[in-house]
Amino acid sequence: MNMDRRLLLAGFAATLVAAASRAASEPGPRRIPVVARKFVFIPNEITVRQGESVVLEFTAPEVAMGFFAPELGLRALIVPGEVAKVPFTASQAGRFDFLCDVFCGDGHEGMNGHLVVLA
Ligand SMILES: [Cu+2]
Repeated sequence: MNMDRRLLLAGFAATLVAAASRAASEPGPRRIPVVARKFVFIPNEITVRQGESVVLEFTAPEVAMGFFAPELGLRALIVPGEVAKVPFTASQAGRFDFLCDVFCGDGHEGMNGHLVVLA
């Protein structure tokens, strides 16, 4: 094998390695874990960028909870022991309310938060 050919192969191998590491680090939709417990969402303010695709991943360690963001048309039932995944791509900038829409106890009415979409 002459030198030129060896260099060519080395360059090809380097390209493959670069492509592989790019694929490994390529982010899918950002995952945002949110815990719903009596009587708060943690975090209760979620910030995303306009156009960004995210997956809200809700868990409820205590009792069944709801996630409802009426202006965004998003809703999920959050059952203990499961992860409720809500894929979401923010098309519009703004500040959007969300709340728990499953009665979960005496503090239920105050259980809410905001989803902030930055332009
Ligand atoms: Cu509730």
